[in-house]
Amino acid sequence: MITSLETFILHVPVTRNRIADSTHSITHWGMPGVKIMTDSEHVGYGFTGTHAHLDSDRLITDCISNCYAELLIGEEIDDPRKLWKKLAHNPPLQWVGRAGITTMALAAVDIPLWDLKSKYREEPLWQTLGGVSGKKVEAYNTDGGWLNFSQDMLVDDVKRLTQEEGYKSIKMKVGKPDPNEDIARIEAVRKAFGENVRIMTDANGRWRIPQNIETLSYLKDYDVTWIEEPLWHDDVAGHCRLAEIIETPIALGEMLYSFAHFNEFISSCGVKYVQPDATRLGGITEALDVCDLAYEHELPVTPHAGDMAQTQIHMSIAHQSIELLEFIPWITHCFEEPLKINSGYFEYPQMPGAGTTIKNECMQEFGRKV
Ligand code: 0YR
Ligand code: MG
Repeated sequence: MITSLETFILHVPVTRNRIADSTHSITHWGMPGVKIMTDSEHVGYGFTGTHAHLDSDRLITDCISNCYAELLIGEEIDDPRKLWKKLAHNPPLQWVGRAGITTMALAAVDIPLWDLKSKYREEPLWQTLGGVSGKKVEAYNTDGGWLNFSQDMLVDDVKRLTQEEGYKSIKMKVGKPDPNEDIARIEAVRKAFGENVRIMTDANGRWRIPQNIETLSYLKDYDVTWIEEPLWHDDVAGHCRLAEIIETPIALGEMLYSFAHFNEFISSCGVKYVQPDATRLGGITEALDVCDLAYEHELPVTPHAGDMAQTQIHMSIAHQSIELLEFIPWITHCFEEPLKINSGYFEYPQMPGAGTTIKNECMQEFGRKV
């Protein structure tokens, strides 16, 4: 039975002090989250992912402690989906927000419920979700050659990731002010590594039709697996038009904060690679619903790693639509059982729970006042 909740905010430094994509420049990854205490020895941990702005992080932890906590005290944790419905179908909260702060807070609360359920069952979450050993989940690495790094650094990073660390797939950012620079960077990676590396590209919502159509059309010449978030996040019609014009498949989902929003994109054919983020769209519970929807439409799911894959590895092992999952190493050192990647594939977590148990020393070192 749930007895109390305690929120936290961690700000963990990113690689090399600062990274940038086409729309954001950040120094820390933010983890507003919550510990859920029970009348057993088990404690559940969950968090969402932000760009570490303390004031907006506090809106999320306030939402948890002021609005969700009282709905959970006294509840049993055997059925996270039942509790998810109690939290999500909540008229006062739906009035003030059906996406954003309320759903990120919901994610941060849903994940510890799954964490607790698996801890009670003494098994890793992928088993609780029906996963079996043997399936391979590939990791692709996004932590190379951010847009604030030079083309030489990009090539060096891809070399380290593929030749030293064993990744077969990497994602690089695009959306430089000068489109020729984007093409030159993609060409440099393709030339340096030939067909041995799978390249994904990510414009983080930067581009517009028709201004950037030429750059978008070039991507096919470099055998780019997907272009992620080519247009602004809410532009369903624009993505549909684009999908008809360019050959490179479209990936998106990290900025869609509800099942309904995914349903719009999927049913209107504006997306090929579906990228739910369980830390941003209402937790494991709602992300699983999106995975099922994608499966019905025969679309591959490649989750966006707002949790740096730490929790979503469990969902990825368990769900038949997922074979590829994003990885960024920023927060891995914070967990009792850090994720491990071997020759470009995730190892299976072994500890009971959702992989979210945070080390005390990380709470101390990176914790900010809620
Ligand atoms: C930095 N992954 C992403 C980072 C990353 C963002 O803004 O949050 O680039 O989450 O788009 O696919
Ligand atoms: Mg992205």
